Amino acid sequence: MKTTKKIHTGIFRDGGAGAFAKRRFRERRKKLMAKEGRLMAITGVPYGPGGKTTWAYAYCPTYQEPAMMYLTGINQNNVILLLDPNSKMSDEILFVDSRDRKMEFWEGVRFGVGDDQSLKEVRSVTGIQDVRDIREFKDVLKERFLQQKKKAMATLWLEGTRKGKPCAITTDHNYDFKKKLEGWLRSWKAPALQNIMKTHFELRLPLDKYDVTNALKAQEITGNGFKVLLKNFRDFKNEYQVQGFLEGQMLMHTPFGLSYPSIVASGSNATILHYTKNDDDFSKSEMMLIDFGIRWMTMHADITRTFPVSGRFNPMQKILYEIVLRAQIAVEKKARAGVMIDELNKVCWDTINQGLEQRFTALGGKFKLQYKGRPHGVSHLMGEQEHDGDPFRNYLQQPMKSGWMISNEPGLYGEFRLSLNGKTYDEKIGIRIEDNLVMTPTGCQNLSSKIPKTVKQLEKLMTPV
Ligand SMILES: [Mn+2]
Repeated sequence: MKTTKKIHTGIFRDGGAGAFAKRRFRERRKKLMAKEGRLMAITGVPYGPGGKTTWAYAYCPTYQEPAMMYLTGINQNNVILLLDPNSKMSDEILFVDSRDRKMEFWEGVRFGVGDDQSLKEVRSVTGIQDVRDIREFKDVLKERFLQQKKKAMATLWLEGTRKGKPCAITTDHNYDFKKKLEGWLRSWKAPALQNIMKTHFELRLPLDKYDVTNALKAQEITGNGFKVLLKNFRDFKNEYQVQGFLEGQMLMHTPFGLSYPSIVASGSNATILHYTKNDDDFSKSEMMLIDFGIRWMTMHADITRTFPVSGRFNPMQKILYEIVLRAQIAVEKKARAGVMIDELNKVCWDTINQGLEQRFTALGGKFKLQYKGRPHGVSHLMGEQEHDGDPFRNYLQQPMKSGWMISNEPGLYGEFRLSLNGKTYDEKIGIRIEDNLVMTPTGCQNLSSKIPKTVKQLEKLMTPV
C-alpha cells in the first residue's frame, strides 16, 4: 500500500509547497535584501517544543521564529537563512540539519542534506536552490563575509527602549545567535554587528491581501465558536466547561490551533487581567469575560467578549458595559494610518472616565477601580504573532502604517455599587470588549464586525428559542 499524505512536517501549510507561497516568500526576502543591502544571517528556533522557554509563542502547531516563518515558511528547528544581496553567486542560502531517518520515524519527514532525493525536495518545496549543512554555516559565513567590500553584517534581535533606557530580550534564540556572531566577528576583526529589526518589522507588519483574507477567516471561525457558545450557555456551570466547549467548537474548524489559551473568567475573576485558571463555578447573577481566538495560516484572532451568565444584563451591568462599548467605538472611529496608538489610548481612557462620571456617578453610583489611570493599553500590534512587533512597544508613539493590524480592547475593572428603582447592585466586575482592526489611509477595517457585541445582540443570542 502506498499513500502519500500531506507535505513535510518542516513546511507550514502556509509555506513552500505551492508556486504562490514560493513567490511570496522569495519576494519578501528580496525586499529585505533591497532595503538592507548587506550580508544577513537569521536563525530559526534551534530547539524543539519544550526545549527552552522563549518569548515567541508556542501554543499552536508552529514553533518557529516568526521572522523565519515570514521569510521562508519553514517550521523546523535548527535552520539558518543567509542572505547575501551583493553576492555574484547565490544570494540566499538555507542551512539545515543532515537527513536523519531515525528521527523521521519519530517526527515525520524533515528537511535534510546528505541525501540527493531529500535535497531535491527541499529545493523544490522552498524554492531556495542553495541548501547546505548547518555544520558548514560558520565557514560559509566567513567566506561570504570576507568577500564583501564593506565587511559588515547584520542579524535580527529584539531591542528597544523601556522607560527611556535601551534594552533587549536577552533570553531567546535570536540573542544567543547574536552573541555567537559577535564572537566570530571579533575574531575576524570586523565592525560591530548590526540589527535588522527595524527594517524587518517595517516589511512584516503591514499585512498583504492574503494575510487579511486569512485574518478574516480566523475571525469567522472565532466568531462562530462564540455564537454557538452563547446559544448553549444555559448548559454550563463552571469556567472549564465553557473553555472546553468554546475551544472545541473553534478547533473543529482550524488545523492551526488557538492563538493563545483562552481566558474564561466569571464574576470578580474577570478583574485579573491574565486569569487562566478557568476552574471556578459561576452563578446566574455574574458577568463572564472570555478572551479567545484561533489562528488561520499564520494570522491570529484575539477577541474578548463580556456578557451576563443569565443572558440578561442587570441595569448596572448594562450601564457599565455600554460605557466600555462607547469607548471601543470611539477608538475605532479615530483609528487610521498616520494616527499613533497612544492617541487611541487617550481617546479610550478619556471616554471611559467621562462615561463613568456622566452615566454612573451622575446616577449616584460609587466605584473603586483596580488601578490608577488606566488598566492596560487599548491596542497592541498583531500579525504573525498574537502580540507582534517590537516587544517593548516603542511603536505606541509611531504613526500607524496602512495594513497594520491592531487590537481594540478597552476595559473596566473594579468594584461598583448603584441603587436603581429601589434595588441595590454591588459587584466586583471586569468588562473588556476586544475587536481587531486593520489600518487604511482613511480609517480602518474592523475584522471582528460580525462578532456580536451590543447588549441587544448578546441578549438575543442567549434567549432560548
Ligand atoms: Mn489582545
